[in-house]
Amino acid sequence: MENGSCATQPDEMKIGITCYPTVGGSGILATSLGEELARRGHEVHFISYERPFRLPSDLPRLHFHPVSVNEYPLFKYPDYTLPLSVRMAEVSRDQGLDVLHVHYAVPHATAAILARSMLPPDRQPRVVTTLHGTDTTLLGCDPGYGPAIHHALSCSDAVTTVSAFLERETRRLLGFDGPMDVIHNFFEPRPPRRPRDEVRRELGVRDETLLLHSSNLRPLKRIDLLLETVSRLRPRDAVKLVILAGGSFEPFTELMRRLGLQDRVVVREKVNDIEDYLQAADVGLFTSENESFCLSILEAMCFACPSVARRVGGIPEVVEDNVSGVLVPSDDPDVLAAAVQDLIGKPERRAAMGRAAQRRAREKFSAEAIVPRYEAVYRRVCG
Ligand code: GMT
Repeated sequence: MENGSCATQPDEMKIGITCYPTVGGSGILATSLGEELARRGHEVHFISYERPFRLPSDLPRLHFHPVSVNEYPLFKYPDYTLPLSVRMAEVSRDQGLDVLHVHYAVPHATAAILARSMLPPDRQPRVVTTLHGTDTTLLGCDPGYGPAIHHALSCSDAVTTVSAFLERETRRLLGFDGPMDVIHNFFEPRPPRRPRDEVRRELGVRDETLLLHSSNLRPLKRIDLLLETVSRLRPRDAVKLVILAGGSFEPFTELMRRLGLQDRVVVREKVNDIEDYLQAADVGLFTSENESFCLSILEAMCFACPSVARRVGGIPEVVEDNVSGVLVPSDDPDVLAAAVQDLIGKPERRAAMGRAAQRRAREKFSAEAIVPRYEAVYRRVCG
């Protein structure tokens, strides 16, 4: 651990949080964490290029500090790391931050380490870095990023990962052998804004089973496999799939048409009130080739919606196979479809699984279970 001091060490701390503010699991988690910390009496300062989209504007002790990035024609590639680090240093100094908690290593951890070293030793915040997934599994393997990520982790006062799987991968891929805390994600659903029936009507769903998929549609999410799987379900008109898309669905429209799924798939892009759709769904379907956790599965579990997912990455830490969901050790659409078909055909099994999923979400992955673990890390690094 490097020099520095935690100005305040009472129960309430001053915490800076940096995350990606747009739709995406790491940003959603960081935003909820900030909100929960503020509710528990801490002062929380978000530092990012945009206000996180789910950040409430009316909660006391919750602040947002924008980072402005100028575009200089001199630079071929715009730089965010330096203006971010300068803003982090300013906010740390002006607000007397105890901790800078950065979500997703690139470039946030590097910026935090730089920000800390810009301040005099007695004004330096502790740096906590939370790894979310592709910062290790994708960028960690890139020789242009790996050494910088490793350096930022080594200089952090604490490193956390969102699953035991990701901790193992961080050791394996980055060769990082420092301490890491595994702190699973949590989700605190907001009350839906519209009744379930109204949302199902909006989606054109009557008696059909409503499948739900929610992701940023990156190649790793295997949207092709998702559509192939749905195309094998019978009878076709007994199911509909709603996709809550954090990216453009356009690249998949041709495949959707080819599979004859135009009237079976409804896409909603950049949805803010996800709870409306989560409560309306019957079964989640997730075909990613890798996930360190898969927050989307947890979001569905909170609404007693069990998921069928591939048995990859940290997903088995979230879902117990055949108890709170179904895990499929295959990327064969026929095998995935058989698992979905089974749940469609057995509503009682599905309901029991939904209840188990909701119970597990409350017991293991609620704010009450998880936020104190982050508070303990903050206290430890300030201790
Ligand atoms: O999966 C993505 O493309 C988004 C990414 C992110 O940074 O928002 O998600 C990662 O973090 C989430 C929150 O911790 C996890 O639930 C996702 O599993 C993880 N994605 C991957 O590991 C691919």
